[in-house]
Amino acid sequence: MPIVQQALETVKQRNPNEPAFLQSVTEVLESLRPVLERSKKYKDAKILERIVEPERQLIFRVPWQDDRGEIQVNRGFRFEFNSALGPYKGGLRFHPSVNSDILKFLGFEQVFKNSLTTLPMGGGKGGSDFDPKGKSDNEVMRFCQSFMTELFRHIGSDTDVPAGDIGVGGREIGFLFGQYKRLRNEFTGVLTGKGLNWGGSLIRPEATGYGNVYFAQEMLNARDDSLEGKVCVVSGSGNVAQYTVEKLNQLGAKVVSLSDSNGTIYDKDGIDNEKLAWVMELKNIRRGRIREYAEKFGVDYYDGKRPWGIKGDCAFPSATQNEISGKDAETLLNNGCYLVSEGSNMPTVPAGVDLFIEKKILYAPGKAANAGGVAVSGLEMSQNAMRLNWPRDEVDERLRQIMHAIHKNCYETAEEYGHPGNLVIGANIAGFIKVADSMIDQGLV
Ligand code: NDP
Ligand code: 2IT
Repeated sequence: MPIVQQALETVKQRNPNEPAFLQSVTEVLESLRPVLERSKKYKDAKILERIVEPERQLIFRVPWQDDRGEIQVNRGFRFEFNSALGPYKGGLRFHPSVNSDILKFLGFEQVFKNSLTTLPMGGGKGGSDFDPKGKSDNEVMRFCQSFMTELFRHIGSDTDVPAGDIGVGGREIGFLFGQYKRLRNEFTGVLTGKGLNWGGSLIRPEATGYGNVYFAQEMLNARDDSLEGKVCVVSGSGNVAQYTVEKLNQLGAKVVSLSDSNGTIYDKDGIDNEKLAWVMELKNIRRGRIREYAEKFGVDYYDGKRPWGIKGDCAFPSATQNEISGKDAETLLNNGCYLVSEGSNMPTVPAGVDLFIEKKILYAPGKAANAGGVAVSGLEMSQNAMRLNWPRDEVDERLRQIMHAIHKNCYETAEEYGHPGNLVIGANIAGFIKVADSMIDQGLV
């Protein structure tokens, strides 16, 4: 049996009922065929078999007490996937849908994403099936303290450095950091996404959204095109979506949609900075639903719908995995969309990815396009190690350079391996080679 197929069979057997993990592994391994044909060393070192297996998997009980005094029990996870390039690095997701499958796929993607950033970071991911929605600040704090009371013994600034993801923002990172510090009696850069007063980096909150827009600019530049005047469809309304809108506005584009898990708003006049400030207050402080935007500004609301039926030139999925179905991909293309840049991780189902590639639109997979978030996390780690804070412009400029470098690397690698313009193959191969060569250098570990 060919090596890729054989490795995928083993993944299927070892991880039954884990469709998201299998989906992400299938995409990466299938991209690697041209590399495996060129060089035998990865086959001999059994790199495929090793790279799909997390180095360590932690699953733990998280008991906590709600405001009524009732005891609640959640499950906590950390997948320490690969440390060939540096300490494990990747976010924590708090969402009721979290399970081993979801976090394993995210951890696997993170390994290649972090490799692309040019910074020395391994890959990991963690989280819990805890649902922060509808919980008081005190409940979130008690949960975070209990979660860290187990996690602290497995992480450290040179070992494993978690950050935020869905359901984990500045508030949660604060509670987690406070508890870590108390347990270890150490003030170190063990988490990123920290507050600016206590070791955080300027631009980290903005980084994923800004980085995704910078990546889109790189793709357009390569075709002598720009974002000026483009109509953009954005999904989600959390951290990534908000700063995607902010940067698109700065560059003269017009964003016409936002969404959450309940529905989508369509604002044909564009979500300008004033409306965006209102959304930030709604989502980050009042923690309300995007439906309220439609009521406040008198625009359309599509209950239970995603935004992909809205006409636009560019799409920036920024909510969650598999949010663009094959049918949605078709609709986007039929409506004239010719750029899709993924802020969320694995938002497009495989049939949609195939369609984008077949139609040769500008399509950037999440592990390249959304790498700006973890890249600035890496810069936060550097600043913490030096006990210094860089100014806003310096971090933003480094972010721009990193997104430029990632685009160049993916673009040139795709060309080198005979698939010009295919950034999926470019990202997967470029991300893989650096990790695989480092694993070989470090012996059988
Ligand atoms: P947030 O929690 O800030 O926002 C998530 C947004 O997506 C919310 O609007 C949420 O709606 C919506 N959403 C979440 N789950 C679903 C679902 N199952 N169906 C429909 N909508 C959903 O998270 P982020 O903005 O940080 O993350 C968004 C995406 O970006 C994720 O895929 C994440 O992995 C990825 N990402 C994040 C990075 C970061 O630095 N934060 C870095 C790289 C990628 P609701 O409020 O209703 O749940
Ligand atoms: O998916 C991701 O890259 C993140 N959630 C950010 C991870 C990080 O360590 O900043």
